[in-house]
Amino acid sequence: MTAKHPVAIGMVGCGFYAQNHLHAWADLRPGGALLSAVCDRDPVRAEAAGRRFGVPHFTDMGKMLDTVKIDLLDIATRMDTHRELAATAAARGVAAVVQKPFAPTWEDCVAIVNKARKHNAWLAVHENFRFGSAMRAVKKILDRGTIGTPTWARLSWRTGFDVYRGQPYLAEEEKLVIQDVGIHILDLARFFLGEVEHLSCETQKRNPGIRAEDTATIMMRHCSGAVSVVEATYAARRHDDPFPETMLEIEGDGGSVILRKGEKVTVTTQGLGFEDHVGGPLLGWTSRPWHVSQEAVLHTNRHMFERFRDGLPADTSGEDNLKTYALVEAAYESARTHRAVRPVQWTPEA
Ligand code: NAD
Ligand code: 89V
Repeated sequence: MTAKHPVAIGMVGCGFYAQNHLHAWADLRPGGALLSAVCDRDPVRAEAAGRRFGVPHFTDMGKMLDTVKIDLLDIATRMDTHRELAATAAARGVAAVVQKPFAPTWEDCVAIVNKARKHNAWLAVHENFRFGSAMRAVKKILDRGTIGTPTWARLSWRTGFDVYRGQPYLAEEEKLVIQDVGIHILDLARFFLGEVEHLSCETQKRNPGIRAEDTATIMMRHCSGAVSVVEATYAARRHDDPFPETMLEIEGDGGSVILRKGEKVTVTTQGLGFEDHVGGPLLGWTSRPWHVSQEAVLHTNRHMFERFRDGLPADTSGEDNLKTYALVEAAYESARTHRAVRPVQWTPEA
């Protein structure tokens, strides 16, 4: 058995959410994922991350790449910088994982993928909801055929949690709930029920203090014939707020899977119901309620590291994430026109 070679990781962006990436890389170090440098254009954040995780810090990604040997860049800046940073990485032949949203527009996303293909650079999107323990458990139940063929699903992400405190920029976005969190739930719908033939979407802006839509209700017909309802809101007012968990109801011709708050699952098969807890453990650096999201980061980073190391594409490769992003675009078009929309299909450049 040949020893697997270590991979030098470079972190770009050391802001709010990147702290979870950094802790996850620290946990993965014994396995060969070697955080080797950090970069943030804010020198205070760069220095703090470098000091905390014991690696050199930079304020310019190019300078970091000129100075430290990096095999895989983990880009956790916001989407307006993803195209430029991913293009720089590809042109240098450096692999990159880009946080969601891939980019502000479909055209930007396609340009990033085409640039990586041109330079034969490994490219993935850090779309972590599908990597969370509860979602992996539900996927295993479906893949085992426990409920037969999935025919209907409701994927619900409804919260009143103050997301704007940690991510104040969300209040100013011109496109909000579908682009920021709907993108996760649409990816889950693909993950569980496969590709989408067409969808319809209605949006609402229920919070007068923000710029864009904070509520979306999307109905999708999948190519399998299944129908799903994807819901997302930051404007819920509920006592038992499940933030940041996704609630699931998936029905098949042989049963159902229901995922409720607290990562509790009820599986019904052959007329019998079984209950279980399918969440992951609290890690040394995680804290409620973000722990569900944070453990998903650890699993996502491990997936990216192992797939890159082994020369394999990530499940959420750049090309795969275009299929999720196409659903985001279709949802906004449907909300504008109040008509059903078929998602755009990306074809590789000749
Ligand atoms: P943030 O603004 O707190 O952090 C971004 C950091 O990137 C800042 O410190 C900024 O200085 C730095 N930066 C910007 N341009 C740079 C450049 N060219 N080079 C180096 N550093 C640069 O933002 P955030 O809330 O941490 O969000 C970052 C990304 O993570 C967003 O795309 C967001 O959607 C995503 N996010 C994902 C999840 C999830 O995966 N579940 C959760 C929250 C946020
Ligand atoms: O998970 C995310 O992408 C964050 C959210 C506020 C939805 O938790 O932006």
